[in-house]
Amino acid sequence: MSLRFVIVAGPPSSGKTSVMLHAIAHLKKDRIAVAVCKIDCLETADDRRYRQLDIPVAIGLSDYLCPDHFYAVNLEEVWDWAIDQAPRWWWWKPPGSVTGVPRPWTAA
Ligand SMILES: Nc1nc2c(ncn2[C@@H]2O[C@H](COP(=O)(O)OP(=O)(O)O)[C@@H](O)[C@H]2O)c(=O)[nH]1
Ligand SMILES: [Mg+2]
Repeated sequence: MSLRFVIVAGPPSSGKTSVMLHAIAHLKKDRIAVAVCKIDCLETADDRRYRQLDIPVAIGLSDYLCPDHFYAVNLEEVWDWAIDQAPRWWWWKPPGSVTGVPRPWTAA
């Protein structure tokens, strides 16, 4: 069992969220389970968009800390949180699927 950890970072409005939403939709079609942790500074509405994809979503707001440092020091917690989602992933079924248990983890 393995977990692939992908960090999507870049300048504001460069298309990160848009790419994520499309990529996640494709992963779900391939029955690959996905969880997203969104890190931002003071606020974000992205969680609502990710939740519409029916995947586990966590939010981290760095507040007065530099967001890059915030995410770096919280990577381990994000990893643990992702692992904790595993029981839910086992039962996750993509819309339209009739049979089969989806793969809970991406390939190593
Ligand atoms: N023209 C164009 N607009 C895009 C593309 N990808 C994203 N956008 C738009 O650019 C804006 C910022 O995208 P977003 O994904 O929110 O960027 P983020 O801030 O990096 O997450 C939004 O209005 C998107 O609809 C693209 O490939 N082409
Ligand atoms: Mg975004």
